[in-house]
Amino acid sequence: MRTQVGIIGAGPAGLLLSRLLHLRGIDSVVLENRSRDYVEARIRAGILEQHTVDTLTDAGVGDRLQREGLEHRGIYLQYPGTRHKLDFPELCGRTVWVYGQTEVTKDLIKAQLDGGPPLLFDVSDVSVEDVDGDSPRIRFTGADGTPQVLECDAIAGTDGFHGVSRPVVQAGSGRVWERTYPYAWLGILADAAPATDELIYAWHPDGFALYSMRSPKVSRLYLQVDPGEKIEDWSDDRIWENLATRFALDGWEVNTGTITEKSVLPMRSFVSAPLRRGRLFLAGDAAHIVPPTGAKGLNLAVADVTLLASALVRLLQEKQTDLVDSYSDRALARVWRCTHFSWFMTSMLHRSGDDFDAELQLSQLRRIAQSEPAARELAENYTGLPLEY
Ligand code: RFL
Ligand code: PHB
Repeated sequence: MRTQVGIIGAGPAGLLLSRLLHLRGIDSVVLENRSRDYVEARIRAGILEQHTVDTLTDAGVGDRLQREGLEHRGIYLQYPGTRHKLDFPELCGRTVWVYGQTEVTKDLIKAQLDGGPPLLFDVSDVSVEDVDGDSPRIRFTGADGTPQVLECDAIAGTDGFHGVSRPVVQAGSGRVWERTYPYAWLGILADAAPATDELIYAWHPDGFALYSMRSPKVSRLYLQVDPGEKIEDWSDDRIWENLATRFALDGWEVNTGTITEKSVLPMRSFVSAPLRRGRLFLAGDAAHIVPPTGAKGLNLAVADVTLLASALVRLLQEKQTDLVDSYSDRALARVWRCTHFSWFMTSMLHRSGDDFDAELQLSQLRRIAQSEPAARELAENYTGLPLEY
């Protein structure tokens, strides 16, 4: 088999890259080691920046997003006694959208299977070779157990945090930066109408809580818990009680309902550089992880592949190397900005440390509530900075 761009991983990064290349006349093959059902059911992000919405729409996969996505004009920051709304259009002229990553993935897979480039699920033993030359290749075992070789002009490593691509880039030369946080999130999905018009990010002495949603009938809620916490120890009643305590506000209540999904998620910041070795390029979670408090992971993946698609088109159609040569630096500038913002939101809102730390956090929250420039800084970062940051 031969293609121009071999893409490892059918998460949002790999699928969107394949789509963007296809629209500009470059062919690709996407290899995914999980099943279609598994990939489509993986519950993750929920917030899309305007830039992400525009990119998906321009790529012809925004119809359902335009119909079913919920435009959000702000967020609430809560701390005891106060629930303060940040009005995004007023502060920075932009908004964000609630539309689940599961839905983005389903829309991209549908477009791909409907006349798009090949997308192979259930492959195994994926490895890359000769990335330092002009004709790298990917070896893998197909779903039917047959060993295969895919000859490529370039390879995109969009295989997430646990993929095979990053170690190959790092073996060339590179470095990583990492921070693990001393807390985790317990996330639930519930058949309950959201009791709030906007997401609520709540600081509470017992720990952070986030009120999000997926639709007018489905709520997505998170609680800060210890990283070693066992999900079995969290009965539905215990979860609802903790949510009621942490979101408590006079005259207002969390809407409860049947919990349909429960999981504990670790919190980590991670950046790997460079994003390139020869003809192998990293994008999305394969290269960086942010804690979810800033809602940036999926948006960063989309920004990476938007830059990478243009760079690969220029390399393969115009035979110019300028954009692939600058890809890593340009993408990393934005990655570090989002890494800082995600760290900032995480550090401001989660309980850890002592009472001194708590007073600093509360002081920062009050500052954002009282100062327009402080609120604008948050709003600009949350709604998304320009692609070439
Ligand atoms: P993915 O989605 O992990 O996709 C990688 C794909 O590669 C496959 N794969 C392989 N395929 C072939 N061969 C191999 N050897 C392979 N190894 C792995 C995997 O099966 C998978 O299909 O990475 P991608 O595409 O870079 O996308 C990144 C996003 O998924 C991630 O950043 C976001 O989900 C992060 N995130 C959020 N981002 C936001 O922008 N807004 C949010 O509100 C938000 N909330 C979240 C989040 C992530 C969360 N979790 C679970 C980590 C909330 C949560 C709870
Ligand atoms: C979500 O809806 O899953 C979500 C929303 C905002 C975040 C993180 C996750 O900051």
